[in-house]
Amino acid sequence: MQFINTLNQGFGIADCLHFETGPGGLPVATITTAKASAQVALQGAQVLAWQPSGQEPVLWLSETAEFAPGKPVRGGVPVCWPWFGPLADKGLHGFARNRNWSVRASQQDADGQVLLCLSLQDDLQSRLLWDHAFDLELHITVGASLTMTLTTRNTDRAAFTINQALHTYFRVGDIRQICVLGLDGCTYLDKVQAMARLQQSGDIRFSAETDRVYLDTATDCVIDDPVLGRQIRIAKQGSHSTVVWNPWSEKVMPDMASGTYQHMVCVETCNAGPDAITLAPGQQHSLRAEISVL
Ligand code: TA6
Repeated sequence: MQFINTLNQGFGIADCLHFETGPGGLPVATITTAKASAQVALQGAQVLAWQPSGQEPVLWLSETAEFAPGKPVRGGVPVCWPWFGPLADKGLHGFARNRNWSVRASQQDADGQVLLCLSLQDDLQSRLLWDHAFDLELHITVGASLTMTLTTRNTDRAAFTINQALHTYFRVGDIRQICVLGLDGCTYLDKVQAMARLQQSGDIRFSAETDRVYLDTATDCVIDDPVLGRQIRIAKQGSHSTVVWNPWSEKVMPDMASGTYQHMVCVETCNAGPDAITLAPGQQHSLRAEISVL
């Protein structure tokens, strides 16, 4: 409890940002502004919820998500870093999403948006997995849009290379009726077809498991959802790949109830696959996603 008290004394903001012990005993930040509300788990710096005023929740969070120390939570915006996908026997999507991040700063700006900065540095545990010194920051801005900027600084004496993703789960009315715009003509690697290299024709529609890494694309994507009657725009900077994923009905996951695949889609802001980032000592790179409801 002391830890939570210390966080609130140091970084709480009256009436709009406070810290509390959430499910599984994990510390979470709850953000409430005139324009939106949000919840962020300090484990993994994971945005769990974001709901603009007058809108349905924009992020999807599994109703059977497991909240436990060191375990990724199914939904919201997992931070995949410093690798994306599997890496030998070191687990999927890197270790950043399983670690406790620190609160580095918080403020409310003149427009009433709440800014929360979380950070993670290397330690003995991380070096056993990935032997580099780093400083990682996630700047989260909560308002009528949700902006997340993941900044990697190389604090080592040697260069290192990363893949990374803001692995965003979006809530949709019915996966069979939505489409994703913005990737027409792009080349993608199809993980459902042994990483076959294919070209997107038109908007993306869903009728089976879909798991694609779109390459060399810096464009905005839009999720068109006729059931919820909205469009969600994902604008990005510092990212040249986009992953689109829906597990469909066959993929059984303990933290994803049967049938709930129908109400989610991942459109992920990435540097994945061949789109890797190499940083020399002292260099930094930022990956940014801005989500808004049109
Ligand atoms: O981004 C798509 C993906 O790589 C899928 O292949 C699937 O593994 C998904 O991520 C979920 O990964 P997770 O480790 O969160 O279960």
